[in-house]
Amino acid sequence: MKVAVVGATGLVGGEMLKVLAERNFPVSELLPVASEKSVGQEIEFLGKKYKVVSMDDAIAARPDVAIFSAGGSVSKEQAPRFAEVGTVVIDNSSAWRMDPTKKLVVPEINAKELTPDDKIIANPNCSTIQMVLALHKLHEAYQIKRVVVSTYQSVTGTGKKAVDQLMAERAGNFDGPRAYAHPIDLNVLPHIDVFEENGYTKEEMKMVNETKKIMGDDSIRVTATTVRIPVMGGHSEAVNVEFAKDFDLAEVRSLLEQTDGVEVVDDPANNVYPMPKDAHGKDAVLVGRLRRDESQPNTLNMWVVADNLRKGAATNAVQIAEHMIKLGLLKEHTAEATV
Ligand code: 2RA
Repeated sequence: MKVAVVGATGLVGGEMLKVLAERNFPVSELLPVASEKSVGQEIEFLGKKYKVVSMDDAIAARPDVAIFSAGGSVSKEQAPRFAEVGTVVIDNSSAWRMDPTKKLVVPEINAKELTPDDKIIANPNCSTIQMVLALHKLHEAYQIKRVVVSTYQSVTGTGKKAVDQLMAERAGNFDGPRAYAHPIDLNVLPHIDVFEENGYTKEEMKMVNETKKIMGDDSIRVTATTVRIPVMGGHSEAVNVEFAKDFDLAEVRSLLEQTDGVEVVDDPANNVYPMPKDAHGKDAVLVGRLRRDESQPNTLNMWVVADNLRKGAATNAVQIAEHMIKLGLLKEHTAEATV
């Protein structure tokens, strides 16, 4: 299959290439795409060198699938141009997520909604993906009424510039361009993405709105506080969930153990619980610290950790493409045949 990776030189783009290779995605031709200043630069994929191409050259080559991680404004402008030549676009930005004509997909939850009409498919926000994956089977069993979530998010979610800021601050020689308004090393920023009029950040509202759309249930109430911490391996979340029905803690554990993509890591007596350093480089969403909220009925507390660049971005996007192949919605020469 002819595969374009748009934003191939970024942190998520690099992870996408890694995931495509690891999962033996059927790549017959790779088109790494990046901004004009990176065109001509070489990247390596499965031991071969590929030259970064421009957006226009990639569209002219009519890839079967284009996996985008190049930011919202690039996606808004360029994804429809790929779709017009018949390319299936899987987009990791927020540009299409809440568009009612576009699907927002976590394959383990709602891949079945995909149809041949879906040409631009949205990949959810990283912090949402890991939370809904831990929640969806519990919702089926006990019906979620309300979720209160606080996140502890890795600097890798911001991109290379933020990783550089953290590392330079740590080395005591930071004088480069800032990714954040404040120092990040030895600090915590209750600020991810821009502030909206209601006082919440865009990241917080993504968790509220995307959760309802992916779970297909507008009645789920969600409130979020999203926080950046000086960590690299993945995002962590303290999730408090109130259900309509009462639950048995052993059954909750067993439902989570049966959830595809989830790994229960929960043996506090032996200091075993999910941590970003253990989630790093893995696709699984790690769930632990399972306990009743003793302050009110039918309420559970849990701690959810995942590598935000893997299941939170690249792996989920590649899994969407894999599901589309399985459902017969993505085939070799899909683009050529459409034009
Ligand atoms: C972050 N959610 O961690 C973003 C990345 N998509 O900032």
